[in-house]
Amino acid sequence: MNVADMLLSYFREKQKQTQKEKVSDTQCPFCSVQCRMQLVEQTSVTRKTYRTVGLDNPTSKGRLCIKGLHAHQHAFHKDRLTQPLMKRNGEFVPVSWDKALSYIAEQIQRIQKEDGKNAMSVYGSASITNEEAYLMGKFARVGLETKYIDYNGRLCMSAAASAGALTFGMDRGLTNKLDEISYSECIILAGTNIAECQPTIMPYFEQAKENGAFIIAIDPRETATTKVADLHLKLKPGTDAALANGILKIIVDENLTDQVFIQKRANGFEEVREHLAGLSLSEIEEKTGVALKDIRRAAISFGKKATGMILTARGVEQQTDGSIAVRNFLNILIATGKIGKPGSGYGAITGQSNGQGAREHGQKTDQLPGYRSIENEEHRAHVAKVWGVEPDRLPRKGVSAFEMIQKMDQGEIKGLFLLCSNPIVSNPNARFVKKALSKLKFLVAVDLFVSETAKLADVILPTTSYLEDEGTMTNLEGRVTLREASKSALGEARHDWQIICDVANALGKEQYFSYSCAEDIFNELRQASKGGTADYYGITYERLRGKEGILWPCPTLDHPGTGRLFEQSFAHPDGRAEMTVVPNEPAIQKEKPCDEYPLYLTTGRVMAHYLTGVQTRKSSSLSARHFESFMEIHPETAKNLGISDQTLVQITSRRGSIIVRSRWSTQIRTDTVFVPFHWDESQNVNRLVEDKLDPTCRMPGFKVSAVQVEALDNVR
Ligand SMILES: Nc1nc2c(c(=O)[nH]1)N[C@H]1C(S)=C(S)[C@@H](COP(=O)(O)OP(=O)(O)OC[C@H]3O[C@@H](n4cnc5c(=O)[nH]c(N)nc54)[C@H](O)[C@@H]3O)O[C@H]1N2
Ligand SMILES: Nc1nc2c(c(=O)[nH]1)N[C@H]1C(S)=C(S)[C@@H](COP(=O)(O)OP(=O)(O)OC[C@H]3O[C@@H](n4cnc5c(=O)[nH]c(N)nc54)[C@H](O)[C@@H]3O)O[C@H]1N2
Ligand code: SF4
Ligand SMILES: [Mo]
Repeated sequence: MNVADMLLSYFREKQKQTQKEKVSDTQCPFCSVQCRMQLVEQTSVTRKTYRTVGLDNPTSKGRLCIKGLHAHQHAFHKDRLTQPLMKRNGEFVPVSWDKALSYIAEQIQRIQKEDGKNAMSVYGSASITNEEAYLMGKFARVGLETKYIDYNGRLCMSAAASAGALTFGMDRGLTNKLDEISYSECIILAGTNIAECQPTIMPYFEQAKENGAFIIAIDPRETATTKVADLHLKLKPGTDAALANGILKIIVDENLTDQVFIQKRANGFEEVREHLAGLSLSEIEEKTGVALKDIRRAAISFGKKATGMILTARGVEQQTDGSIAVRNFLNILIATGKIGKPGSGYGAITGQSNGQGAREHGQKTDQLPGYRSIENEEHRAHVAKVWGVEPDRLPRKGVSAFEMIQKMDQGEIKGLFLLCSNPIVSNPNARFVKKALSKLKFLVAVDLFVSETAKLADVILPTTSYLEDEGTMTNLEGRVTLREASKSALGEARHDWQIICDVANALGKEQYFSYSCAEDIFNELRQASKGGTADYYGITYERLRGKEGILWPCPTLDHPGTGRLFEQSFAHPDGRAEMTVVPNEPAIQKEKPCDEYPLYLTTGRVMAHYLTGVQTRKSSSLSARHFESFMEIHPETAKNLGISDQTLVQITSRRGSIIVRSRWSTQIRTDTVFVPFHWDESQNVNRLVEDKLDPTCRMPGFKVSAVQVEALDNVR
């Protein structure tokens, strides 16, 4: 070794000695798979670097996608809020917690004195822990005594949740563990883009394919997910209910139903059969734009296989008939007896990190913890006892998320406590939403950053990220896991659960909101959910710590949790599933293309960004993949409209217009354009989207609007 090499090796050795490595176990903050991972923090004399490594677990088995790998970038971003901010003369200024909290209490008391208790409202989220979701419900009912609470899951899981509750009597995203996908013989993927949205569970489908499964995808676009399918039904947006009628009609006509199962376990089959007899398959072909031979192939394949699963996501669900469209897919499962046994079942692929748990414990306007009903006297009494209040004191049900915004516009709701959501970017008809929120007398936003909605707030409270906050999350399988904190809070930021308690206590409600840690809250949640549909009583931090998680229901401390649902009976009082008649046409009409607005607009996601993009647009590695929005358009359609590839276009609907860049793609239908919703302001696609709601679950129809598109040079 020469002198230079010796010196180099000496310095390398020295550097190694001074480098410190800190490893912490955590869970990805983004989607519903809740991949477990380790953050490795390396500190040397000159710099600090981070890297993320997957950790083995029964759901994602150590895999991570690009978002999980870079999640820490937003958590360490310089724009993270570290102090409460109050608006003075239109500008945000940092203030102490004491000042912020006493101002908030004063404003809430003033509004409630002038306009009544229900003039305050609460808007929550499914990206928070179970403990926090539970506290949000308690905060509205006991802290503020208002009936107006709802959450962003209304825009996400409400159609599938109501369909599951109506058909099965119970709503848990997946009725089976993910492992069962790999040995199911036929899988229908309806309006779900798993390859971009839950990428780390794709191997289950790849394995199923290797094992010989027949996979059917239903989507107006070819995506990385439809590529694994043997048959792709490229339907017209918004026509899933009719398509499912076509599949079901052929199954019934070809005698592929399981009559023994139907007789023993379901109600309503005869009515469904009669309804189907009156439908015309050629009309369904025309309506859906899917060739009858393909509908037939799907029906026969699904009907003939011994096992099968149907998975739906927002493509089917974010429609003005989302709830009943999902119920039609459940009709197919029940008619063929493919539920409650190995390799057969349903899955509503949940979305946000806690898309499942946050919809079970009282954030919904008509709900109390454990999936109890706020209108049921026994349920009210149970929860009131746990909370130490009189049942009569609990408010009744209010209205859904978007309807709360309508009430802000009408002046009935005057104040809002917003936690972990960015409704101006995520709700339909965004310009209306911004106008409605601007009318509020008082808005508090709890966030990591100043989102487009937080900009309108009077006070912004800084919260902690997934690395700093501890709590339980329930993943897409219904598996409850514990995410422990790996870092201390940034600056003066506080945990969401602390902030909720701080505000309640500033209102004089200490008696009901005194907890010393997240586990205290969880122990109360266990009692509140005990005996309910979503029973968490048997789950404890001790049972979760460092383990694989437990699937609910778990009613006792020695209960192992429930992998497969509905093996013996469904959750309705008579133990039977409820089939229902589903019309081809929705009760609430969707916009149809016309001379002025000739194209369907559908919306969704790309792998690198998350929801309204507040977090992922802060990450340099993720934003580099898509630094701006785009519009996917078929080249044939583009040529007719004089739109070149990669040029700016203006898209206009009856509600507004946005400017994005064109992207030619033969993968989309010629009558449809697609725009993701991860950008705000003039790229916010929700400025275009219609705001009609599903009559059953109040889900907005995000997936169908009518638009016109023009090259920007042609826009006057
Ligand atoms: N990368 C990424 N992953 C995410 C998220 C994210 O923002 N980014 N968000 C998470 C959340 S909260 C959610 S809810 C899930 C959403 O997960 P998905 O529901 O899978 O995602 P989307 O892209 O909204 O829609 C899925 C597919 O529906 C199709 N589609 C559009 N219109 C129709 C229609 O009328 N019928 C049918 N059958 N299909 C249609 C779209 O073309 C799209 O491919 O993803 C979660 N994971
Ligand atoms: N056009 C169209 N619109 C859609 C959809 C669609 O497919 N198309 N999908 C809908 C769906 S499925 C969903 S889920 C909604 C979601 O839409 P939103 O509810 O708006 O969700 P996010 O964009 O995640 O907003 C979360 C906000 O909370 C902040 N935040 C992140 N983590 C935390 C935390 O731990 N605590 C607190 N207090 N704040 C935090 C983030 O910085 C961000 O500002 O959008 C819906 N909107
Ligand atoms: S975004 Fe979803 S799939 Fe990707 S790492 Fe995070 S939890 Fe896993
Ligand atoms: Mo979602």
